[in-house]
Amino acid sequence: MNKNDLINFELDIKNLYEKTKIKAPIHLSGNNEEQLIKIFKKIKKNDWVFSSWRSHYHALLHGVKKKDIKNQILKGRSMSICSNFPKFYSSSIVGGTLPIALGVAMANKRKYKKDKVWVFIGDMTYETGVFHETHKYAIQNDLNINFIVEDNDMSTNTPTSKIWKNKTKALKNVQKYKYKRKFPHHGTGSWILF
Ligand SMILES: Cc1ncc(C[n+]2csc(CCOP(=O)(O)OP(=O)(O)O)c2C)c(N)n1
Ligand SMILES: [Mg+2]
Repeated sequence: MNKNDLINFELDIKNLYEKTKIKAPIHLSGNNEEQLIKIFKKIKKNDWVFSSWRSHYHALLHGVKKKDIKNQILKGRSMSICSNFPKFYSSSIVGGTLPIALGVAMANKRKYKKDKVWVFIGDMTYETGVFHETHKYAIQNDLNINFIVEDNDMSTNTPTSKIWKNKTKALKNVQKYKYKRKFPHHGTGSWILF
């Protein structure tokens, strides 16, 4: 999957949504292709990847089949794309994946498994209590889990830095990258009537 493959996938979904072929919300990714391609070079096939409502790029880069992702989106499951192998789980609940990812990392430790857990969260999700509890527990128990914060400085339509005044210092096992949103929080920017 290169940058153009990712962009073209989202444009295809945008087109299908605007033609009312997808009868459920979609959250498109964009402008973060290069950052994600670099991060996914470190993610192994056997690792677990947890994502959010904006999951298409993560699923594609982790190796979930393009056709499978598209089918799930057409069935209205854009916000909850999942796969058994490669191991991929996403949820539309802010912070919803964090305790699940933590449990998987704990299970891996107990079973002496080397597979890593990667959790992609938005900059607002990063500000929530559930993130901080999850992170604290992960560090205290020396779990093999990495958090990637995708910082578009937007909490749906609210500037995160203005509202949350986030001054959190660098945390262990947390990597942050910045990007400017290409699409609105959800949908494509066009008014769709089903
Ligand atoms: C528990 C819960 N509360 C509220 C929402 C509504 N909601 C969806 S996305 C979002 C903001 C998320 O912002 P961020 O974590 O920065 O992710 P981004 O969409 O910018 O990638 C909110 C409040 C939700 N989905 N789940
Ligand atoms: Mg955000």
